[in-house]
Amino acid sequence: TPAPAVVVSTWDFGAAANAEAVRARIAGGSGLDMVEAGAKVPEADPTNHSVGLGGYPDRDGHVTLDSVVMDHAGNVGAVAALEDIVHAVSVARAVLEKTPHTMLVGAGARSFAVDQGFPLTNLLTPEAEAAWKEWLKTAQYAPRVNSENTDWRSQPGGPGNHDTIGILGIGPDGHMAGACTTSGMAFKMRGRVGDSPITGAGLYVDDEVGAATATGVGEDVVRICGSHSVVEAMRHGMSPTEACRSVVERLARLRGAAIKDHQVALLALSKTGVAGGWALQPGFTYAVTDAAGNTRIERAGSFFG
Ligand code: SD4
Repeated sequence: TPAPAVVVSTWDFGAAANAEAVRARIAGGSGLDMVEAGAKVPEADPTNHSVGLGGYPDRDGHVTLDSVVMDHAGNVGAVAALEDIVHAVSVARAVLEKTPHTMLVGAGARSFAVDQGFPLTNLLTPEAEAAWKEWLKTAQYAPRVNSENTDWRSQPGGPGNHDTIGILGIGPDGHMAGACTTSGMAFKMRGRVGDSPITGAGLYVDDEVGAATATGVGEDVVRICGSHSVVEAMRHGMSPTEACRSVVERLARLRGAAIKDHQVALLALSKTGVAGGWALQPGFTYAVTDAAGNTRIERAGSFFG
C-alpha cells in the first residue's frame, strides 16, 4: 500500500500544484495554505485555458472566474464571475477570512479584491482571444467531454488535458481543506456560474470523513450536489473510489442520454489519506502526493467504456 496521500488534485497538471502544496506543508502551512498554494499554480499558467490567466472567455469575450475554499471547521469562502484578478482562490480565501459571508459575485467580488490589494490584470491572453474569435465564426456552444474517445482536444475551445483544478489537502495537524478554481466552461453565457464555487457541488470538506471535488460540466455536478454526495457516501462506509463511482452512476441514472457526451469527474480524499476518483468518460487523471512529495498520476475508471 502506498504512503498516505496528503494532497490530491485533478488532472496531470495537478502534479505541479501538489508539489507547491507539499512545499507549503513542509514550511509549516495549514491545509488551507496547502490548497491555496497549489491552486495558484494553474491560475498563473497562461497555457491552462480553464483556470485563471489564459482562461477561455465567455461568449462575449470576458474571462470570469469561479473559486471556493473550505476548511476543516466548515469555514467557506467563494467568488463567482470574478473578473480581472488572477488568483481567484486567494480572493475566495479572503472572503472566508475577512468577511461575514460565504460568497461574493461579479462587480462586488472584484471591488472587494481591489480593496484587499489584489492587482488588476487582463486575463484574456492573445491565444485565448484568438480561440474565442475562431469560436465566434460558428458560435455553437457544445460542452465537450474531456475524454480520450473523441477528437475534441484539437478543436477550438477544447481544453485538452487542462481543466478546472480541484485540490484536497491534509495539513500537518491532520486537518483537511480544499479548493476549487476555474474559468468555467469556455464560451459560456455571460453571468453563467458553474459548480466550482458552489459548496457541496464543486467542493466539500468534512474533517471527520474526507473531502471531494468535481470537474466537468458544472450543470451536471450541481444537479446531484456532486462533492457533498461523495462525502456522504464515504461517511456511510464507501471507499473514496466507490463513493465517486456511486455518485457518477447516480448521475447517469438521473440524466440518461442527456449526459452521454458530457464529462463529469469526481475526486475524493479520505481523512486517512486514501485517494480515489471516478468519471463519466474515460481519460480522467488525478495527481496523488504523499508527505515526502512523491507524486503518482492515477487514471480513474469511468461509466462509459
Ligand atoms: C464548470 N466544472 O464551470 C467547471 C468547468 C470544468 O473545464 O471543470 N472545466 O462547469
